[in-house]
Formats: sequence, C-alpha cells, structure tokens
Amino acid sequence: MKIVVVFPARNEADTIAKCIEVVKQSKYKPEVLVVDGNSADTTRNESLRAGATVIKQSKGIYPAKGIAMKDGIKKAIKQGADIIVFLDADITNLTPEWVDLLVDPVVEKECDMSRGFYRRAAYDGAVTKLIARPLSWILFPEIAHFNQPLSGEICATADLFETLVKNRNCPAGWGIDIWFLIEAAMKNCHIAEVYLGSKVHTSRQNYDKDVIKLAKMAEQVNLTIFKEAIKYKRIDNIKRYTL
Ligand SMILES: Nc1nc2c(ncn2[C@@H]2O[C@H](COP(=O)(O)OP(=O)(O)OP(=O)(O)O)[C@@H](O)[C@H]2O)c(=O)[nH]1
Ligand SMILES: [Mg+2]
Repeated sequence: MKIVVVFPARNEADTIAKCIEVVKQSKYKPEVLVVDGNSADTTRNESLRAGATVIKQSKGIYPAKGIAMKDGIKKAIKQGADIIVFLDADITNLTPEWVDLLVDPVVEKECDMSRGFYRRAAYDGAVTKLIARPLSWILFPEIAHFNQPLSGEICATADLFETLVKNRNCPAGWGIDIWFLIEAAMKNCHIAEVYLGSKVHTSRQNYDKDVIKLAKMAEQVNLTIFKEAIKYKRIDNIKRYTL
C-alpha cells in the first residue's frame, strides 16, 4: 500500500522542511511530494533537502491551491499512490500521528475520504465560521455536520481523487477543499472527520494582507458553494432563505 503525502506550498520556506521530516515518521512511511506555487523564497530547496519530490504548479495563477492539489494528484498517481494525503505546509505543530489518523480509516476501508478537524484559535477560521458552515447548513445539509468543511487535511484513495478531478468544474483556487467534500458527499461516499488536536499555522502577521487574502478566499469559497448549489438544484427556491 503506497501512501503519498502532498503539500501544496507557496512561500513556506520557514516550515516546509520540518513538516516533511515529521510526516516521514508516520507508520505508513509515506513518500512526500511538494507542489510549489512559484515560491519567491527557498521552499523548493528546503523541500528537496528534506527528501521530498518537488514539482512546479502547472499554471501560474495565484492563489491556486486547487490547481496545486490537482497537479499533486496526477503526479502521486504516476508515482503509484494508492492513497493520497493532503496537508498544509504552514503547520508548526504537525505530528506523524496526523498522517496515521487520516490514513487509518481509509486503509481499513471504513471510509472513502477522511478529513481533519481541530481546535483553532478564536481569531482563526473566519471564512469557515462566516461562510462555509452557514452556507452548508442552508444549501448542503449532507455536509452540515462537518466542523471544518475547509480543512486542507484531506485523505482519500487515489481512485476517488482521480475520479473527482476529472470533473472540469474542479475549482482552481480556495474553493477546492469544500468542493472535494460536497462532490464526495453527493456521490454518497463515506466521509470521516478525524480529530487532530489543535492546529497552529503561520499566519496573521499582517492585518491588511490577511484581510485581502480572506476576502479573496471568501469570494472563491462562496462561488464554489453557489456553483455546486446550482449544479445540484439547491437554489431554485433560494427566496425561501432571504429575510
Ligand atoms: N502551490 C500552491 N500552494 C498554495 C497556494 N496558495 C496556498 N497554498 C498552500 O496551501 C496551503 C494552505 O494555504 P494557507 O495560506 O495556509 O491557507 P489558510 O490556512 O486557509 O490561511 P492562513 O490562515 O493564512 O494560514 C499552504 O501550504 C499554502 O502554502 C498556491 O497558489 N499554490
Ligand atoms: Mg494556513
């Protein structure tokens, strides 16, 4: 059983090497792949030094987490992956058990996809709290029970990921994480949400930059959910929800 851990990474030189070293200690002895989004820092060299394979993101648009994840899936499948695990590359308290906890239920065929959830700092997760969860409750009750519908910690069989990304509506940007969740749920996949403890990641260093980033994220997540709602005929009676 070959497990490949994929880190989409853009300017994560401070954290990526440690993340790679940590996941390599998982009981699954995964291979590690970094999809570099044209980082201006030493992300690429740090990743190679830590023993990962590095590929360059295929399209030069940013933010493009969706493109990076799609590229990662294609490459991991070429490498012979049976199971693919995505993790964010900016996590400072990652442990090997995160990989084990995400992979266990997929290996044991308890589910087709597993997703991490965690305790977060009060200021963290604004787009989750203000957009992803309320819109899920309104439009996709199938996923309303997920604590972290925008979690970037996602594990699934390579077969499932390959099927999902064949869809040409697969989003290029921040919508990808909830898109995987909605699409898998609508295919009646079994999806587990696995508790990973607390998540500490490097952000919130510059208020203005963060707000601009969150606004873009909010726009892309909204767009993804509404496109899915149209696709699954959930918003023909949207008036019902207006105040
Ligand atoms: N290749 C690639 N990776 C990206 C891109 N945008 C984000 N990432 C990576 O995707 C992961 C999640 O991005 P973050 O910026 O941490 O997103 P977030 O955790 O929702 O936001 P913060 O709260 O600011 O950390 C990180 O590993 C990023 O480096 C991109 O355009 N290309
Ligand atoms: Mg982050």
